Amino acid sequence: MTQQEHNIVYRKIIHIDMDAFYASVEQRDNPELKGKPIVVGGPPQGRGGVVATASYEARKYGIRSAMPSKKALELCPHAIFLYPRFAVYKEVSQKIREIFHRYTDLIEPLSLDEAYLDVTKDKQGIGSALEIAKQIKQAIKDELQLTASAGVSVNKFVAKIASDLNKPDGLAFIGPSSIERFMEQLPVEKFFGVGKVTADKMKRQGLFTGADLKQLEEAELTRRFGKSGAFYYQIVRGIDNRAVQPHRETKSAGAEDTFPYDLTTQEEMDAELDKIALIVHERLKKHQLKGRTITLKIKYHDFRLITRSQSLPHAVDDAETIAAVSKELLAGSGLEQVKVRLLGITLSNFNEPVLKQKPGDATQLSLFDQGTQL
Ligand code: DCP
Ligand code: MG
Repeated sequence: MTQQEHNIVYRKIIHIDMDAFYASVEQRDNPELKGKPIVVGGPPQGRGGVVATASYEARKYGIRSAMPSKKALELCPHAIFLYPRFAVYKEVSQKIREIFHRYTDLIEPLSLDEAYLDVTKDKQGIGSALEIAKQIKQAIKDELQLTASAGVSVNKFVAKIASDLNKPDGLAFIGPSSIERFMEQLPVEKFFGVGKVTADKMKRQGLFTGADLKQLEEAELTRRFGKSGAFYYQIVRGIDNRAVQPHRETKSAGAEDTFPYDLTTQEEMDAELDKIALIVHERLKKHQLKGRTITLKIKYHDFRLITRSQSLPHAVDDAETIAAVSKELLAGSGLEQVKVRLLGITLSNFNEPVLKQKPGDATQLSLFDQGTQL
C-alpha cells in the first residue's frame, strides 16, 4: 500500500517515558535505596493510601501503581515506603523537557515523565529519529542519572506502544515496513482507547489480536463498536494521523463513582469523597495541574443530578483540600432524607492567577494555606 492510497501522514515520532519515575528519582537521590523494593505513595498504615509507583525490584512482588499501599505491604513486607516529593519530580521533568527542546519544539507532554516528540524536522538536522532517541536517552543518563525508554515510529500510537516494549532503559523502532505485522500480533487490550470492558467484549466475539480485527470491514467494526470502530479500522492498519500537539490544554480533571447501593449517611458519603479525591489528586499530579475550582456532582436515587462549585484563592491539587471542600459542598446541599447513587469531583480553572476575589470565595483560608501532601 502506498502513503497516498491510504492518505497516511508519515511523521518521525518519538515517545519517551521515564522508568519507574518517582521511585528512580528516590533511588538516585538516596543510594542506599538502590536495588531495593521501593514504594512511593501513601502510607500503608491507615486508610486510603495508594501506590503512586514502585521500583522494578518491588514490581517483582506484584506491586503496581494505584494499588492500595496496604496490599503492597502484604505482597512485600520488607518494601520501603516513601512519600512522594512532587517538587523534585517536577524539577526533573523540567530538565527532561529542556533536553527534548535541543531537538524539537514540537513536544506534547502527557504527564511529568512522558511525552511525544515530533522530530520530522529536528533543530540539529540529524535526520534520524532513532539517533535522536539514542542521544536523548544518553543525555538523560549523563545529566540526570536516570533512565528513560523510547519508542520510535511514524505515528503516535505505534511510538507509544514501542516505548513500552523493552522497558526499562529500552529503545524500540518500528518502521513503516514492519507496522502492519506489528499491529497484527498486538493483543486487543493494547489498542488505544480499548478499555477492559471493550477488550472483554472483543474477546467474547473471538477478537483477540489486531489480525482478528483486521478481518472485519469498517462498517462491521462500526456496527459492533460504534464510532470507535472506524478508529480501530485505521489503527489496525497502522494509520494514526494525530499530530503532536504542543499546546494541548486540559480544561478539567475529575473522577466519579456510582455505588452498588444508595448512600444515606453523611459518613458513608464523606468516606467515598475521600477516595474520589485521591483519584482526582493522582490525575492532577500526572498532568502537572492544579485547579482553583472544585465541583461536586451528586446524583440521587431518582436520577436527579445537581452540581455545586466552590472556587479557592489558590490553585490546589492535594487530596485533603479537595476532599474537605467537596465535603463542605456536600453538607451544604441539603442531605436530609436523601439517597445518593453517584458522587463525583472535578477540578477546573487550572493554574490561573487570581485577579479578583468574589466575596464568599475561599472559606477557611488557613486550612488551605498549609500545603498538604498525599
Ligand atoms: N503515577 C501515579 N499514579 C498512577 C500512575 C502513575 O502517581 N496511578 C505517577 C508515578 C509514576 C509516574 O506517575 O512514577 C509515571 O507513571 P508511569 O505510568 O510512567 O509509571 P512509572 O514511570 O513509574 O513506571 P514505568 O517504568 O512503567 O513507566
Ligand atoms: Mg514512566
